[in-house]
Amino acid sequence: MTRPVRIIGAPTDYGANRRGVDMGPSAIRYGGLADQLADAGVTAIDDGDVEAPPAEVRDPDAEAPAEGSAKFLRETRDVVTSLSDRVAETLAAEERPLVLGGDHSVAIGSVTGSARDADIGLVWFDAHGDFNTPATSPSGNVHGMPLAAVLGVGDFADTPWANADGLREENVAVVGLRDVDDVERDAINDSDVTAFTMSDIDERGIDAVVDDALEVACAAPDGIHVSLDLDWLDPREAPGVGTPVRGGVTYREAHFALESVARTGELRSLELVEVNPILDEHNETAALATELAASGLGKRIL
Ligand code: 5AB
Ligand code: MN
Ligand code: MN
Ligand code: MN
Repeated sequence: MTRPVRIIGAPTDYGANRRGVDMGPSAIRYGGLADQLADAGVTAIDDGDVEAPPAEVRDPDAEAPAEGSAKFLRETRDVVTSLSDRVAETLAAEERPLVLGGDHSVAIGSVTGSARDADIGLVWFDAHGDFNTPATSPSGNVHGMPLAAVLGVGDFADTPWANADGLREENVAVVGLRDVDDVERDAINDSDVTAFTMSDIDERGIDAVVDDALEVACAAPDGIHVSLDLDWLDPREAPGVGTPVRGGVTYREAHFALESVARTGELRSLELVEVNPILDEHNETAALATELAASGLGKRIL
C-alpha cells in the first residue's frame, strides 16, 4: 500500500429521497477517517469536496418530475462530471482516490473517472441492485440507477457522461442483494453482471462469495473500484442510511470482505456512500465507514 490516498468528498443528496446524505462527507471525516487511515499506515491527503450546491438552490421545480424520468439528473451530471475529473487526475498522479458520498449517484463520477484510459473491475456492495434506468425506476431517484448508468444500460446508452469507458459487465460483481425491483431483476439477469444475494452468503459463507466476486472484478487488467453502500450492512450495524433493509451482512462479515479486497492488491479506487448523519445514531455508521475503509486499504491486525 504505497500509494497515497486522496480523499474527495461528494456532498450530494440529489439522488435520494431522504435529505441529509449530503452531510455524509463531513460525518465520515468527523467519524475519525484520518485516524483510521493513519492506523492503516496509509498516507492520506484530504482534497476537500467537489462543488454540489444544495438541491433547493439548483432546481426548485425538480421535486416532481414526469413519470419515467430521473430527478435532478442535470445537477447529478454537473457534480459527477467534476468528480470524475478529480478521480482521473488523482489516478494519473499515482494516488488512490477515496470518494466520500453523498448518495450513490456519485458512483457515476467515481467509476467513470476510475475507468478512464483503464480497463477496470467493479465490486458493488449493496442491499440494492442500483440497476434501474429513468424508464424503469419506481422512484425517479438516481441513487437507484448508478450501476445501470455506468454500464450504459437502456436509456443510459445515450447518456455519454454517465458511461464508464473501461468497464465491461463481465468484470462487475454485485454482493449482498436483498431488495431488487421487478424490472431491475430482469435487467440484472439479462446482463453479464455477476450478482450475489444475501441467500448466497447464507448458503456459501462470506469468504466464498467475496472470493468469487473479486475473481470476476480482478480479471480486469487495471485494478478494481470498490463501491460500498453502507446499507449493505444490516441496519442494526449501520442505522444511518436512507434505504435500510433488514438482513444485511454483519460487522465482521463486512470487515472480512474489505480485508479480502486489500489482500488482492488490486484496489484502484474506493468509495463510501449513503451515510446519512441525520438518520444515524451518534455518528456510528460514519465511524463504521471509516473502519471499513481502513480494512480495504490494508490495515493489519498482526
Ligand atoms: B441505493 C429503489 N430500487 O430505485 C429505487 O441506496 C431503491 O443507492 C434504490 O442502493 C436504493 O428507488 C438506492 C427502490
Ligand atoms: Mn443500497
Ligand atoms: Mn446503492
Ligand atoms: Mn440507500
